[in-house]
Amino acid sequence: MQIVDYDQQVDALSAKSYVDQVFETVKKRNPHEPEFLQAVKEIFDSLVPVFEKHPIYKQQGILERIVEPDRIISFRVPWVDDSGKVQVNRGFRVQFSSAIGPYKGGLRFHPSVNASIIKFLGFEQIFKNSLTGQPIGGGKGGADFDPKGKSDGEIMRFCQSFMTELYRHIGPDLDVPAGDIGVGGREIGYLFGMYKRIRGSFEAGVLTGKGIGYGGSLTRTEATGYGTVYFVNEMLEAKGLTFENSRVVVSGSGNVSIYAMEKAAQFGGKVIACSDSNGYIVDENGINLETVKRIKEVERKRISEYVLHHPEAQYIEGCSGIWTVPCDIALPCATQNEIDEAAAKLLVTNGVKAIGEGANMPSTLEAIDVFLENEVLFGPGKAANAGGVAVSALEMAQNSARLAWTFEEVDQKLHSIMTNIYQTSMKAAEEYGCPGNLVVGANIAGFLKVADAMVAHGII
Ligand code: NDP
Ligand code: 2IT
Repeated sequence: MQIVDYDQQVDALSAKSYVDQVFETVKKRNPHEPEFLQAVKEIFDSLVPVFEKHPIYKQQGILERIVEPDRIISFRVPWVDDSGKVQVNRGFRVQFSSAIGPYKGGLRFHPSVNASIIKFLGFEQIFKNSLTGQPIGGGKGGADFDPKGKSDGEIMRFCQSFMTELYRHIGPDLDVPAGDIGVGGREIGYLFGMYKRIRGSFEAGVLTGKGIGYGGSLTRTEATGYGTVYFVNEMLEAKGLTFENSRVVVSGSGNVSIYAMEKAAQFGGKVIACSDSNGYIVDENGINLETVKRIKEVERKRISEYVLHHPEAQYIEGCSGIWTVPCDIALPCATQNEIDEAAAKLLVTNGVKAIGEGANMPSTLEAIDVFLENEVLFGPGKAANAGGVAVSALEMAQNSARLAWTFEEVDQKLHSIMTNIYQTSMKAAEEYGCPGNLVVGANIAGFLKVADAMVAHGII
């Protein structure tokens, strides 16, 4: 049986006005969710050529259905701080799409977390996960909890309380959370411990990003940052360029940023600036990564401490100023909307050649337009940062098979997944009339697989 008949007649309503019409409904239904609407707008605009070519997706209501999460769970997270005071945070899990596999996506602990942010992240995750070529659906979660300045005991009690509610919604074949901003190996450990205790069984595949000693995968810590650089390297090579002797600026100094800096330096780039939410450092000798790792991963201190160890470096207050530093390659690896139109223009004026989004949606829609109009190589987050979730899916595979691959094996698989995402996105961009445009290519390639699965499953 032919499930998708691509020869269906084109409807009277043009693809563009149909997509716009659905977007208007989304706007009405989610009026106070700017980040979610921004993510939806970018994807919808990219999909117009798909609806022109395949009216079946309109007939099947794919757009109307894909933009409405399967379910949104919101819950109270009470915990007791070190002074004995009761604190209450709000927890979320958005289970967006299980069309091609169990819900999969990270947990973010940050005071800015709200429904809009979790929904934008969950929506992006559907297409990113599809692009990896692995069988994983889209989801995201988190809490408006601020881990900064909290003791280990407070972090543990918060994670335990969070899992006391979350556990009933997740499972190795149902929904598999992992880390994101504010959630790393320490938090995953506490979350896993509580899940194991409540369930009374060792279900390794329920979370990814676990410690290596209890079911974690080698290379997961490095995966997102390394993957972003592998992806950017593909973009550069296609134009006869390399990282060799380039000036690289990487925002953030967390998990993604640190390993993007490490791989960029291994590829011969000179990483000269990185940041945290307070400010940024510039070290024209090249950032010393051992110092950054010690400050951020071990001591959990501010990036300003760097200049105490390297007096020749400069610390400048205010994180957005990092984009004033002239560079060849910019890797935004901190948070959403960190590059606005003005920052994008400045980067272009200063001669930037390539942007690789390690973070999720770090460039505003206006900033993306500036990069594309000026022919800057642009790797959008859902393609460029897919290495993290890709290795998470490899962690799930190892858990199911009850074995553990070496660092080199996982790194090799990561590298070929990133190459494949680049090629698939370039091919889709070409096929749908936007050659070289990786925003359109990644959105379309990610969408098609999910849409075909939705058609196959009927109207659900
Ligand atoms: P971390 O918590 O490890 O690090 C986040 C970094 O970004 C910190 O340096 C932090 O500074 C900075 N930052 C966070 N929020 C803001 C803000 N509002 N303004 C300025 N700087 C900020 O998180 P990750 O490295 O894991 O995540 C970074 C980005 O990458 C996020 O967009 C995330 O969604 C995305 N991502 C992460 C993946 C992963 O595997 N971890 C996979 C794919 C994407 P400070 O310490 O001062 O808060
Ligand atoms: O945004 C992301 O892709 C992540 N935070 C990683 C998700 C995962 O499940 O590893």
